[in-house]
Amino acid sequence: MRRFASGGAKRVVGLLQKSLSSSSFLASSSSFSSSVMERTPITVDTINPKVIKCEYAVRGEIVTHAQRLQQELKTNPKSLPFDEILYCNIGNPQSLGQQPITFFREVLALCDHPCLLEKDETHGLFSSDAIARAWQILDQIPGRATGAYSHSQGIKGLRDAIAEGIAARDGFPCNSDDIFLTDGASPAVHMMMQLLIRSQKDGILCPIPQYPLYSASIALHGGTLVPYYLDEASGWGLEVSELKQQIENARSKGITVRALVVINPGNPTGQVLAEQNQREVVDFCKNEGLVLLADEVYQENIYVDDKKFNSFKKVSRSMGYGEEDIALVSFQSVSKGYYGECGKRGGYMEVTGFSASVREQIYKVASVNLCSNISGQILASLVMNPPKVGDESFDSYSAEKDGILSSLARRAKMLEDAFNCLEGVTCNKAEGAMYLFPRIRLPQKAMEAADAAKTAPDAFYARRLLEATGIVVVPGSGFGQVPGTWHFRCTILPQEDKIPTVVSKLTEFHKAFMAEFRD
Ligand code: DCS
Repeated sequence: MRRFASGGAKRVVGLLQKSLSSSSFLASSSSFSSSVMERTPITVDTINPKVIKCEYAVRGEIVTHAQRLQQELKTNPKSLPFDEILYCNIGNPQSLGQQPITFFREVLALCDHPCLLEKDETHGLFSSDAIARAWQILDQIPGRATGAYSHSQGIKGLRDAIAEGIAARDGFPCNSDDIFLTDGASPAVHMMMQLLIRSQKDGILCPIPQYPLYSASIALHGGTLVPYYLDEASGWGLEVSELKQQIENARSKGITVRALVVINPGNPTGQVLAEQNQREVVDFCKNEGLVLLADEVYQENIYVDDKKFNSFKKVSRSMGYGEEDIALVSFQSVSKGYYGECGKRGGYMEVTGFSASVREQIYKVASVNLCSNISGQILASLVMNPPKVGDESFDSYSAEKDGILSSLARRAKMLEDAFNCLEGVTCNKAEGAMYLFPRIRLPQKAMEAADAAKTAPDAFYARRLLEATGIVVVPGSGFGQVPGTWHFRCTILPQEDKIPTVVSKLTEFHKAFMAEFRD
């Protein structure tokens, strides 16, 4: 056993004393025995209240009800007025039949089972560039083993590939040391909230409506969500005047606003920000000293010709701002885009504009989780560095990608048009992302019925829709909305041949609902 020299031993004892005196260690055996004697039972009243406060409607009450109905359909298929549950509540493309990109899966399969690379048949079954890529990736993985832990920030060679992809996308350099690979974007968002929120006095500016990961994560970390409202009338526009008003309002209540969340393209709202608007946002963050948390997971999901994705990093660098001017975190995920590999849990955050000592702390937190899963890491490198012109897979890869994205664009349009034909419903265009967020104006009698059922009007509508058609949507209240307005979120993900059925079921239900509750 290695022995410490006496100076080293003293240092270790000092360190131990320091950590023992901190709150995470019990101070003495007597306090231990008294706390055991108190025996606080574990109930919802005694667990961490932050857990109780946290809500996540994308998998909330309506979805639980849908799962019950699905079970009922299994045991008694004729008991309900529909024969299947259609999950339009969650952006989970492959669960509704979207096929994975062949090249990505070939590389993953070869990396996970490298002895395939030694077999002759493999060359007939897999494309040559998938084989080459798998070799290249395996060479970057210590021990060539996808079953081994990696560096806590992610495998260096994969981060290099991602950094190259980002640089090619933006036209500005990217350093692979700025990349932290994560199990999807969600843990990355949690990590940043954990870093930024010290107490309830710390606020995070979030869009309303927002994707409830943000409200949930802020609640879990004990901070305050400072809302800024997107303007539905201008296609969910982001007004800097609104940001200014809300930050002043929060400050007047003693809140220290630390960061601004922007989801671009938007979830649940589907808008794609114009570059000029992004510039204003960057200037706002720079002037107010806010970290810009840019959720860019839908960067490949753009369906209109007049809009294009610009990363906030590209926009801020093109304004001449460097690391010293603005702290910026960009989140990306393998769950979205045309790849939709939600279950593989891959993603990354690109962290720029923080000091080396803060970065070390981020690294430390990442290291507590050891590393993100390796298949997710490999996929993140593939989505940021897909086949190029001249590669054997390029044509089939491009056809698969274009097929998925053009179909999503058509589905978005068909559903948008259908919603806009319904009495009392208006629906902004989905310029990007995977959702429509129609506004519903309900008759007074429906509002009263919701009240009697002790539920929000949009939740009442969503429940009735589910019970009549099997279609699962998420009530707008799960995302936040201007008080007194009601919405629901519906994904554009059912397969294209199913959309006409979805439209006719929705239309029929809506007509019957309005007839039942007409004032
Ligand atoms: N950010 C946004 C804007 C999202 O929409 C999602 C997932 C995430 C981050 C996190 O995804 P991953 O952890 O899988 O990378 N979207 C959810 C949604 O609204 N429906 O499905 C999941």
